[in-house]
This record gives sequence, structure tokens and C-alpha cells, in this order.
Amino acid sequence: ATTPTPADKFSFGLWTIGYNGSDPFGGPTRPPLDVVEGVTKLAELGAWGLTFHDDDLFAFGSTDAERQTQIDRLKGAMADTGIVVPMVTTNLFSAPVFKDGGFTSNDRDVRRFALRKVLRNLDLAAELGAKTFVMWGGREGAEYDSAKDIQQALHRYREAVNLLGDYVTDKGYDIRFAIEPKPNEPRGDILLPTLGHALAFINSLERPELVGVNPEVGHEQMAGLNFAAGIAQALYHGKLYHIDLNGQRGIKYDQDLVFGHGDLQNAFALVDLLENGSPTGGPTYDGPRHFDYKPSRTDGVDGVWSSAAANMRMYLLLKERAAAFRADPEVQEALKASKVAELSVPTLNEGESYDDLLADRSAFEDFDPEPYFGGKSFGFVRLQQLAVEHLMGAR
Ligand code: 3MF
Ligand code: MG
Ligand code: MG
Ligand code: MG
Repeated sequence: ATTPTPADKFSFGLWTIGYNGSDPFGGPTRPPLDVVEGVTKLAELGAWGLTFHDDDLFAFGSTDAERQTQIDRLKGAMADTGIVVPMVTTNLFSAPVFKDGGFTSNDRDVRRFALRKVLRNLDLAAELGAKTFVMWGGREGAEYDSAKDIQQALHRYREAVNLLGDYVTDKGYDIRFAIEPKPNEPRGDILLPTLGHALAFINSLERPELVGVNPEVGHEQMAGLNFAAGIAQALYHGKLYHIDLNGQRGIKYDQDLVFGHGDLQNAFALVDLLENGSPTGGPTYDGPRHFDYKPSRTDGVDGVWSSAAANMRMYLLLKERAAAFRADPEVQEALKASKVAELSVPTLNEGESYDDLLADRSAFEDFDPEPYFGGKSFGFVRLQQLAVEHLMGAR
């Protein structure tokens, strides 16, 4: 059960396994990865899908012929291995032209170029059968408050996403968009910095039904937020279209560690939620389990593949642990004692009005808050201890 198979829907970005170790302070520590080798290795490891930015597959500025050669090589590798492309995304952050952003650059010519780059890549996404198109606006932001009119930037972001929605609708593409929030890095501040900002923005669009979120573990945690709780809210809104799994240790630079190598307790809660749903039901997630991590700069080429395997193994181990947690009679009893399921009972009786509530003396006049002082515990700590013991394999 800890051996990955395509049925687990594990996917990897070409930029993840292809990361050569470059950081702001040093150059590559590994050679470039060829896409055919990447797809072959992923298939051997039991992965299901590959995702990519246009520039991962064919360098920015490639001729049409160079671009087509790489697309054909990818298609060949897909046919040979069964690897699918569930998601495609566009790089609007690496080339110097995007130094002030793509959709929201102050320079209008850049914005028009960015739109064309994305439209072209949408055609490729449809051609390869991708169902999700992720938008991470890494350069859509600023360092200086006086340099960026944030409200106008949001108008331009909206204009761009509306156009893309018109395009896929008119073309009949079976593609939805997923916005990937991130608070900072590479910009000092990035627009739509958290899941919550993105969800609010989506409501301002012309076709909100076409747009959801692609939250990344590390990105929310860089903002000090609880990732599993954020995912629960994205599910509540019906907006979890895709997910970037990785590890992050606190509020610092974007570490992109192996999934579970950061906040392990929160990773456990996340896998429990994705696999088992909330304790009382509600929407679950059956989309790709996509890893957006970076093989460590201190690893060689062997480490690229052992760390790719580690991501999938961590997920499957957590899935096993979460299943054991749910099945444990003591956990079920503890959940009951903690009244976790009682939260699913509406606060008002069926058809009850505020007049009825006001007339209910038991709700207020006769209600006794005294026993809550020093009285019976909710038992949340006991429940969490059980969760951690299952996580540790101690039960
Ligand atoms: C950066 C990211 C991005 C996005 C990617 C695709 C380069 O921190 O997480 O990876 O995930 O652009 O969606
Ligand atoms: Mg990232
Ligand atoms: Mg990251
Ligand atoms: Mg990401």
C-alpha cells in the first residue's frame, strides 16, 4: 500500500524534478534534465502525471520548430509510458520582460505579450488533454507601495482572467483555471497573497465557475497560516481545483521540501481530510496529488529520484496512518466526547425563527453557563494525542 501506482494520481512539475540547484547565491549543482528521461523515471516510480510551464519544455524564445520538437518528444514519452499531463501552466516570471509582472505589469505592451503567451499555451494544454490550467502570478506584485496601483492591478488581473475564460469557453476546451496564491518571493509582496485573497478575487470575475485555487502547502505556511484549515475552506467553497504538496518549516523563504518534511502534524491532518473527508462528511477532493517540491541542492542526480519517491511514500504512509486513526474505536469515542459531530447539527431547529429563539427560555433565561467553569473538558487534547500517536505509529 506504500508502493505508488497511477491510481494514486501522483503528479510532478517538470520544474521540480528538473531543478538543477540554482539559488540566488549559487549556480547549478546538477546537470539539466531531459523531458523524456523525466517522464520515463516518473513512470518507473509509479507516478501518474507530469505538469509543466511552457518554458520548462522549450526555452523562452524557442523557434516554432524547436518548440514543436519538444512537444513531439513529450508526446512520444507519454505514449511510451502512459504518463498523462493533467495540468499545464505558463511561465510569466523568469524572462526579464516579466520583471514587473505579466498580467499586471505597469507596461501595457508586456501585459498584451503575457496574454498571448498564455493563450498559446492554453491551446497546448487542450491538445495534451490537461483539465487544469494553473496561474501562479509570481511577479504580479511590488516591492514599493508607491510603484503599484493595487486596485488597478486587480482590475488588469481580472481583465486577463476574464479573457482566458472567454477563450476556453469559445474554443470548447474542457479546462478550468486554478489560481496559486503566494505571499512573497520573488516579489516583496505578491498580489492574491493567500487562499482567502484568491477566493475573494474569484468572486469578482465574469465566469467564477471556471476559476478555483491551487494552494501550495509552503505558500500558506510562509504566511503563518494553517494549510489543512485553508484547504477545508477551499472545499467548502467548492474551489479546490488542484493542489501543490510540499514541506515548509515556518515563516521563511519558500523551501519546497519533500511533502511531510515540514509541519508533519498538519500534513497528517491534510491527508486525512483529502482522503477521508471531514469527520461528518462534506466534499472531498479527487483531483491530482501534485508535488511542487525541489530536490535538495545538496543531492546529486540520484537524490532527485529518491526524493521524488519520498514524496509519494510520505503521502501513502500518511494515508495509512489516517485510515488507522479513523478506524480506531478509541478515536471514535474521543471524537464523540469532543462533540465534533455535534457541530454539524444546525444551531436553530427546523423552521425556527428568531422570535421562536427569543421565546425559548431554555436557550437563555434558564441556561446555566456555570458548569463550564472548571467543569467537563471538551477533550480536544486527548483527541490530538491520539492523532499524534497514530501519526507516530505508536498505536
Ligand atoms: C513558486 C511556485 C510555482 C508554481 C508554478 C505552477 C514555479 O513558488 O510554486 O512553481 O507552482 O508556477 O503552478
Ligand atoms: Mg512554490
Ligand atoms: Mg513553494
Ligand atoms: Mg507551487
